[in-house]
Amino acid sequence: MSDAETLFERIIAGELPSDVVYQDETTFAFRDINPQARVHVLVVPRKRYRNVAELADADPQLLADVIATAAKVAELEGISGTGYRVVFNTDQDAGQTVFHVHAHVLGGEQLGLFGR
Ligand code: DGP
Repeated sequence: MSDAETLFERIIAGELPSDVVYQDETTFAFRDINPQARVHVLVVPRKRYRNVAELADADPQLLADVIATAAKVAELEGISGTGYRVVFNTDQDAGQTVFHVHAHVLGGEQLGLFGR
């Protein structure tokens, strides 16, 4: 993991504004600045890992916490009954731009197929 701070640490610390949906001891959830669906929330662990593979290796319980928070967000947003998608973009080919692992929670409408 690079030591370079990402903007998500600053958002978690409250140094940059965000629209917070949910937070607890280990995770933080806020609306994506560039929503790709009616509901688009990012869930991050407070502790930084570069991507989901590093998180899974280093701290599986924290990965479970991130997934549990994604499900909680879906409940809070009223989309747990209709369905939603949880996505971890991982490195270059997936278009990851912020290297503090984050789950995208997408829903609130019929989602298209993904791929290219
Ligand atoms: P990814 O491509 O998976 O690394 O997604 C990064 C997401 O972060 C992207 O969907 C846009 C979002 N994002 C980037 N900068 C900000 C910001 O300053 N605030 C918020 N709320 N979201 C941001």
